[in-house]
Amino acid sequence: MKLTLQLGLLALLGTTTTALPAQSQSQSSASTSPSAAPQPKTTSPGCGKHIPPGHSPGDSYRANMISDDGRNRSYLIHLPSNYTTHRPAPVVIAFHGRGKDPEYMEELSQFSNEDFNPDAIAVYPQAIVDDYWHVTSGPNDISFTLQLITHLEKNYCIDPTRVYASGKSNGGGFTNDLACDPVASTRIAAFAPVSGGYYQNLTSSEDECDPSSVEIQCSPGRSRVPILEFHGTADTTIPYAGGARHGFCLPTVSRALRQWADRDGLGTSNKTEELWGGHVQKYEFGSGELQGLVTHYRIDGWKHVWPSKHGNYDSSKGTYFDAAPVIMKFFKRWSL
Ligand SMILES: *[C@@H]1O[C@H](CO)[C@@H](O)[C@H](O)[C@H]1NC(C)=O
Ligand SMILES: *[C@@H]1O[C@H](CO)[C@@H](O)[C@H](O)[C@H]1NC(C)=O
Ligand SMILES: *[C@@H]1O[C@H](CO)[C@@H](O)[C@H](O)[C@H]1NC(C)=O
Ligand SMILES: *[C@H]1O[C@H](CO)[C@@H](O)[C@H](O)[C@H]1NC(C)=O
Repeated sequence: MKLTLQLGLLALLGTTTTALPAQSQSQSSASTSPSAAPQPKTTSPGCGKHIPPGHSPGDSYRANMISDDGRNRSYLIHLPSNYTTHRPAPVVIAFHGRGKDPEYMEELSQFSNEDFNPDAIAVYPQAIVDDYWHVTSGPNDISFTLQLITHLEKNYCIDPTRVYASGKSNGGGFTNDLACDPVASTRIAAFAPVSGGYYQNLTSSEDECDPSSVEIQCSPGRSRVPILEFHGTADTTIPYAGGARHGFCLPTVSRALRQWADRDGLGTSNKTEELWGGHVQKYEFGSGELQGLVTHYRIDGWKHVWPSKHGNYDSSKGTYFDAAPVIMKFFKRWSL
């Protein structure tokens, strides 16, 4: 009975390109059944390569790569203290907000803190040209991100099925842009935008910004994209209720999330959990193994600030929880 179930699961895995709960994946790769379909590669060409001289596991250091457009791009990388050149590690790429830098993002996100992230390599790229992430003009940062992933795969021992993206503000909006991109959404397993700006163009049929109905442009290359979003109701930079900004239109945050749920085939109703006396509402879309494939934390009275129990670079005042461990737990559930 157990065997039949597992084979059934394998058949399912072989024909789907959607996000899978990470546990089912390891179950299938443990199987030696000759009928098993080829599994995605879980090691990278960088396995066996030495880390750059002068650096050791546990270190954070700046490194560079030349992108296809000839630009010298910089990123900060943190290796877990138990990184080895023969065990493929997951990777979390974290995008800073406008005008910020990788060191700021490392401190803000706490992805290099091993209490929160004991096993993933954390990578903090540097935006260029006014220090923000470009999608429609200037450096093509989506293309840069894809090249960065390939570069990391070549130089470090990583698991290409467990590369994740997160970011704050403009970096959160960019994380969402990666999730909406036909190619990036097939290279990155899950996405966690924080206080992101999900800017939309007005279409010819829309004459002004209506946050509750603006058309949301999004063309992911897979049918089930895992999304975890955090947003404060007192955010005055990227308001929860959306609105016109910088010549674009921001949808309401809840609508942006419902659209993700709908696009992911989960419907638009959610399971709501009241946390910390109802000051934090956790909305999970999806059911069964897919429960929470799209998850949103709405934080009462919280501003444009990365959620953290203690004060951080964004704010001297803390809130109910740290985002980093919640994000890492979410990422652990999903792989390509
Ligand atoms: C890229 O920039 C870094 C830091 O500024 C520098 O050390 C490196 O030599 C540059 N690489 C190339 C190929 O110019
Ligand atoms: C949005 O408008 C900009 C110009 O402001 C354009 O470059 C871009 O392609 C448009 N995006 C979409 C998805 O239509
Ligand atoms: C989740 O469902 C509750 C109850 O119907 C609703 O009030 C809330 O707005 C929903 N959340 C989102 C993000 O749609
Ligand atoms: C090191 O490696 C494993 C992955 O096998 C991880 O789960 C573990 O928590 C790691 N980190 C530390 C600090 O022990």
